[in-house]
Amino acid sequence: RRPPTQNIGIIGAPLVYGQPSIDPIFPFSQLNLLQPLQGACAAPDLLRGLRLAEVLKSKGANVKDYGNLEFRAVPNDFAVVLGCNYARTVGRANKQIQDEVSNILKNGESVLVLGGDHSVGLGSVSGHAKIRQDMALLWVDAHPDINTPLTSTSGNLHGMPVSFLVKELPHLSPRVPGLEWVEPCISSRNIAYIGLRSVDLQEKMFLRTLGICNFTMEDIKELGIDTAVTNALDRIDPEGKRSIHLSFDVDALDPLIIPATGTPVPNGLDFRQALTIARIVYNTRRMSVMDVVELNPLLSTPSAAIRSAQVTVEIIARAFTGKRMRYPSIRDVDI
Ligand code: HAR
Ligand code: MN
Ligand code: MN
Ligand code: MN
Repeated sequence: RRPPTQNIGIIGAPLVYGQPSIDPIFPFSQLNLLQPLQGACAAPDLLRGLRLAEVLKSKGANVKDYGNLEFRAVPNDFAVVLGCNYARTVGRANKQIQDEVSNILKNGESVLVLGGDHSVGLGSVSGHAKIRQDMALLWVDAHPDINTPLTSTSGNLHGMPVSFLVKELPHLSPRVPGLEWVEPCISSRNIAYIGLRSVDLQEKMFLRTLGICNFTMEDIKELGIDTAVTNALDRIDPEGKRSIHLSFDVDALDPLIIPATGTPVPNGLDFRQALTIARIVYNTRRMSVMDVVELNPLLSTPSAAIRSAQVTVEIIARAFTGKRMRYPSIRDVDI
């Protein structure tokens, strides 16, 4: 049976304050030479330039592009407050993202959120949970992004969104000015990770004590990607009824494939494995929101950035339509 035509609403969320390039404590330090970290805000328009919407339409989807959300930096928000950098700016932007995501879902469309850094997960996941309380979260990433403001060593909010969203953790976090509105909206039982290979000590402890389902690169090497993703979905959505949120950090892929990202980690997913994740999620027919984050075109050569973005477009198309690009088939090579 053919699935109904997919209605997709695209929003650009070019937020970069979750991984700011200005070191808030030492504003004159070397870190500030890493200006290109800001480049993640260029990702949504690069993906559009590669005809993302047209590709989705050509595979049968109805697409509405809501454009980029406009974020304003909250004045004097540079200081580290309770272990968080730019919490008020990140908080305000994520409130906008939350509203937009829930409004588009209410329209009966599924949502594609183009980051920006992964702090956009705060607004995106909570906006999804507002409309569909029974949701499940598949977090594809090299990092679990579950630091609390107290355990984070960087203070960067892109490494913390999950800790604010998990119902079992908030008592360990201080109430951070600018983020008070974020309500924990998902149980640790309904979260799974795919692709982990850079996990901080405290994060490891959270994953263990909460029993959060995770398939590291090591696990994937052993089990194969199909089994890993299928088992993950079984765990977080045992009855196969939940609305699925795919939060896809492009640094899950190997840096040889996606070099254009802020915190690359070796030994990542290959392109086929990423497409397989997208295909299995598509096959549930229940993916309502996908985030695509941490693509930073300014952190590689222009041609590598375009290649990174092209790979990203193909993964998005696979996740929303189940279809993939047409390549010459290896079966056509008959020797
Ligand atoms: N764990 C580190 C931190 O908390 C690294 C943050 C992760 N970077 C990301 N998110 N790209 O997935 O700062
Ligand atoms: Mn991430
Ligand atoms: Mn990451
Ligand atoms: Mn494990």
